[in-house]
Amino acid sequence: MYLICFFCVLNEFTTNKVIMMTSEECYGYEYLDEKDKEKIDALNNPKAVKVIDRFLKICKPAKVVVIDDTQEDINYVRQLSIDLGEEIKLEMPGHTIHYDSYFDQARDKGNTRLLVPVTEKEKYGTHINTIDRDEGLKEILDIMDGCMKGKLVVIRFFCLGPTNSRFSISALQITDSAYVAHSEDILYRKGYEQFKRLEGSEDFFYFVHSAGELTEKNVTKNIEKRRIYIDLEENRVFTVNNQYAGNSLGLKKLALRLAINKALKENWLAEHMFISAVYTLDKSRKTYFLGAFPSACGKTSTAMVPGNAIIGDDIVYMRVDKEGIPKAVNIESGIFGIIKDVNPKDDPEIYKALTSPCETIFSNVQITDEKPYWLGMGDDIEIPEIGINWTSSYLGEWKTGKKDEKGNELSFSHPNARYTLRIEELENADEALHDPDGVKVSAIVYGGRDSNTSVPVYQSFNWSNGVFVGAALESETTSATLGQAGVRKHQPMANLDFIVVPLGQYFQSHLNFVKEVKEENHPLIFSTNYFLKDENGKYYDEILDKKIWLLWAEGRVHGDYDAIKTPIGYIPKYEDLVDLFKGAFDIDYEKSRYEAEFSIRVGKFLDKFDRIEKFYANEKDMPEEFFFELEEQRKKLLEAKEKYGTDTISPFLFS
Ligand code: OXD
Ligand code: MN
Repeated sequence: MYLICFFCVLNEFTTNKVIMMTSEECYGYEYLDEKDKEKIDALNNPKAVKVIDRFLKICKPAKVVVIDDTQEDINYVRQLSIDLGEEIKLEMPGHTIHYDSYFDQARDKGNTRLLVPVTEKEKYGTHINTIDRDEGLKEILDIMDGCMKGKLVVIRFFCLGPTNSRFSISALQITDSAYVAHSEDILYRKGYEQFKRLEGSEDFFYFVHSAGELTEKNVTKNIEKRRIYIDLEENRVFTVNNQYAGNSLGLKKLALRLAINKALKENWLAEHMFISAVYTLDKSRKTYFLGAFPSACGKTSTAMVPGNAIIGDDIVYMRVDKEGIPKAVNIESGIFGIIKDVNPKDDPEIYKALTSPCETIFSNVQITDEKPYWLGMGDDIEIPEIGINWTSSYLGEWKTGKKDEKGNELSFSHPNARYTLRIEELENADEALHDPDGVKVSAIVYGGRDSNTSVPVYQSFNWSNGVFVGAALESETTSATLGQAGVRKHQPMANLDFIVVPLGQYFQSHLNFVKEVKEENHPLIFSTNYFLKDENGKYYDEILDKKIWLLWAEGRVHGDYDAIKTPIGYIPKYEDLVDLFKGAFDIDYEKSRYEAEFSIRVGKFLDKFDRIEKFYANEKDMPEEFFFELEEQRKKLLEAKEKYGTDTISPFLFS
């Protein structure tokens, strides 16, 4: 057999020249057996062949396996992760534990960069981490040269969004981590057959990941060479020397970045949002909500509020359908959730799933006698003093009280430790989970971690004001990214970490989104804040009170409640909240609490708007609507302050 293959072109450094190869030289031939070659041939996709060939040759693994959608192949990956020691079986059937390096416990924002031609750098403003494309490609391809030596590489195909849908995006993953390939199997829909439906099109994303050299404990050794480089020009991401899923899994936050760029060009939205069905207390009605919350601000638990149903907890694609109705799908089919504070009281559905036999990967928790232990799992659970945990690959056996090099006490389970499971394992999975048409979006919630400014819930005046509310979202930092926790940061649409297009254009795409939507179908936009504290630093809200704020918002969608107009938006009336607290929890919601948490703190809001103005000061092409809303809100706040003669305006004064 001596076919000519025209698809193998030289890389970026050699330009234009097309070299011809025999089929034997293609696909990094020496790595693939006949069966796997056939699987790739069957895709009929020249670009996929070219990509696989090129990156196997660069990364030089020992062996490669191609996984299709069959159960046999999928089981193989699951077992491989255990055989290679990337996951260890736990006592409960289906449960495994995976550890990331002590230094790789969260997303690495500093080393995640967008490759942009040097001439275009300025248009990306000051908040997007960029590197010159040529320089970045050279750097990462050098690191990737031989990075998979001695390793078995898994090639997989996935579909972002339900298969066979106008939302579907195909993705090719090349990784030397069986844990990554296994996690993606839990979190995403199979995509080998979907890839065939591309009929040779180049319109797919691809991801090359290498955990790099591993220590004898199976964690990444060369953390200082951890790099995550996003290349919009080729719809691809290279990620090396990491294992933590937020850094390593192509389909998760790496694909979100590529999708944001694609969405901007094609007039739809790719967002860092959950989808859930909010039910009325009598279960007579359900309404689909999307919600954007920065990491570790109650996003998954909002999506999981008891009594509601979940479609997804992290990423959505939103499009307007032919009838002018905004629809959304979860691009994932699983949850990579923070395990801290998952307990029978605060997160009953997830707790039930995590303590039942089903395919679940725990990561970075403590394991003792093959059982997992995590922070906030419940007061009645005694945490054993010894075991292994997220520190063990660096500091050896775990013993309570262990300290780091600086003398700080370490926690037995990392605050950003996670679980990975399929949404279908949850009793509250919504029936529309895989609906290729998506669900109608009736409301969007933006929520941050804010101890002293905003009220627990308010409704924005209209779509454009709501886009401003999303753009103005701030949050105190948490443990989901590396760096200091507790610092107030700006978090537009909770998506800043993933936005790879100029911010002004991104907001404009939100403003434009409803152009084809009749006014009555515009989703209502709400703001929530579960983290408001009293003067003694105590939270006003219990963890599950978010159910009430959602119920009120759901009622607003259907015109069930009147509301109080304030300078920032509409807030609930006291009587309606009394009924909701009584109906949902049999609790008397006190007037004094309502007055304290729903007062409008004029000075604090004005401070916030000053911070926002500064944040966007150097951004190009910000929509005019943004500054109009900013000025309007300021004006209304100052007028109210003047009218009522106080800086903290009681909600009763407005009514
Ligand atoms: C996540 C994150 O893991 O946003 O979802 O960090
Ligand atoms: Mn997320």
